[in-house]
Amino acid sequence: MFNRSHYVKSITDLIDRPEPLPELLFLGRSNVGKSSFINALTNRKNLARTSQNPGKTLALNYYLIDDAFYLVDAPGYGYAKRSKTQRDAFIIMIEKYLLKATDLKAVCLLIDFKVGPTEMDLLTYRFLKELSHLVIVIATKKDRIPKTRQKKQENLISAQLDETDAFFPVSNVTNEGIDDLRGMLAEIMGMR
Ligand SMILES: Nc1nc2c(ncn2[C@@H]2O[C@H](COP(=O)(O)OP(=O)(O)OP(=O)(O)O)[C@@H](O)[C@H]2O)c(=O)[nH]1
Ligand SMILES: [Mg+2]
Repeated sequence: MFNRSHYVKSITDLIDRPEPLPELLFLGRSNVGKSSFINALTNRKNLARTSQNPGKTLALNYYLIDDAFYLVDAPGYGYAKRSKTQRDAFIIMIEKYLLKATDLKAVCLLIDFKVGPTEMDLLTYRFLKELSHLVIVIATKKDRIPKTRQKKQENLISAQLDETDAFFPVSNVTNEGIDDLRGMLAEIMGMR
C-alpha cells in the first residue's frame, strides 16, 4: 500500500476531473502541512509541492496511489493574501466538489497540533459532518510540542471534537504516526 504514487493533474474546474476512482481529500488551513503529509504518506520528498508560494494556486491536485485511488491535495483556507474573489472561487469549488463527491471515501482534515483547531477548522469539521462525510482529523507538527506537554495538548484538542471522533497526531518531520495512518487510510480506501 502506498507503494506507487504519481502526480496525475491539477484542476480548477470539476469538469476536468480524471477518470473516476475512490478519492481521499485533504483539507486544512494554509501552511498546516497537507502537502508535507502527502509526501510523508507516499515516502516521497517532493510528490506534493510544499509551500514556496503558500496559497497561490487554487487548484485541486490529484495523485494516483497504487493505480487504485487518488489523494486530492486542496489549497489551504485562511490564506490572508488571497483576494476576496480568489477566496470565493475556492470556497465555491470545494463546496461543489463536496456536494457531488460520489467517489469521495473520506476527508482528512488537518489541524496544527500546537495551535489546536481554529474557528475555521471547526466550521469545516461541522460542515463536513453535516454532509455525512467520514472525517479523519490529523494534527500535524507534533514535533513542535515538547514530549512532556503532548498528552495535555491531545486532551485539549479532543475536548473540542465530537467524543466519538478519534484524532491522530503526526509529525511530517520525524514521521511519527505516519505508518499507523498509512494502514488505516489504506483500509478506508478499500485496499486491505
Ligand atoms: N515542524 C514541522 N513542520 C512541518 C510539518 N509539516 C509541515 N511542516 C512545514 O510547514 C510548512 C507548510 O507545509 P505544507 O506541507 O506546504 O503546508 P500546506 O498545508 O500544504 O500549505 P498550502 O498548500 O499553502 O495550503 C513547510 O515549511 C513544512 O516544512 C511537521 O509535521 N512538523
Ligand atoms: Mg500544499
